[in-house]
Amino acid sequence: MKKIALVTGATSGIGEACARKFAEGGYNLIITGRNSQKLEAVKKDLEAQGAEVIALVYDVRDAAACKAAIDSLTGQWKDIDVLVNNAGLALGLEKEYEGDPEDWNTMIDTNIKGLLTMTRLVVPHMVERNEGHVINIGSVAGDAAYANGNVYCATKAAVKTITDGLRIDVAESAVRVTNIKPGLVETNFSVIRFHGDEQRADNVYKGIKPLTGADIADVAFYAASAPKHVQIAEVLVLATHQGSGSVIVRK
Ligand code: NDP
Ligand code: 8X3
Repeated sequence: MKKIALVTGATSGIGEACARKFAEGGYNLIITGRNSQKLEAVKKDLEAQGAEVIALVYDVRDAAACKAAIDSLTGQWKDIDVLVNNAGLALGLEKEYEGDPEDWNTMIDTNIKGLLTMTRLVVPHMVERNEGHVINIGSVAGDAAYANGNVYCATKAAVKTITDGLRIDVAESAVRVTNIKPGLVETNFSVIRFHGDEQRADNVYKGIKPLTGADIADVAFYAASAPKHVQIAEVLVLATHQGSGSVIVRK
């Protein structure tokens, strides 16, 4: 029987690339996101790759909807082997004392609370089965704050701590826990961050070859494919001309 990976935020970018990579690697997929049309399109593509796919449309900020989605799984689909907690976003790039509290709430509710909700729903059955792998998509932004990144950086620092905490708490079991911390990845991320300003978003990737979602998916799949006694705890993945979250050499 094929293994099962659940990827949150599979309608775009890193999540979509992870879903494709795991399908290519022989997994069946549970994919989630809010954009039902895009999710359906990804589902069709994955099915064409030979995977069986369940698409669940919900917002990770809605704890009741998360629970209903997981409760809707039956039979073998309950036995999730890999949970990729990817759904997340940045909103705004402003000084902390000038930021929009609504943007802060959305980031905190999605990047921290949504990830925690999914973890709380999925991990107990992994521990019960003594098998499973949680892959959280953190960020280089969680290692150190950069100018105007304040709250987004804080959410990714929280992802690091929450991931470390989970790793400690499941250490008695064979469940593995990984934090992947990407640097600059060209996805829809910056368009969302700048509230739809595509030109400003394009400038983020000017003069440097950024990472792609597929680059990060390769790392996630590698971590999931390592021998059972090997736990890839944390991986920082930067673009080659990126020295840190705030040092980017553009040519
Ligand atoms: P995209 O904007 O391309 O994708 C974000 C995904 O998250 C979409 O599928 C979106 O789906 C989903 N999502 C956002 N909010 C919610 C929500 N409330 N409920 C459910 N799904 C949601 O960006 P990326 O692929 O770049 O981002 C993926 C993750 O990678 C994020 O956690 C981000 O912080 C992290 N990251 C990104 C980096 C980058 O440079 N791009 C670098 C480091 C980390 P939908 O809109 O359908 O709900
Ligand atoms: C997303 C990458 O560099 O904008 O986490 O923080 S960055």
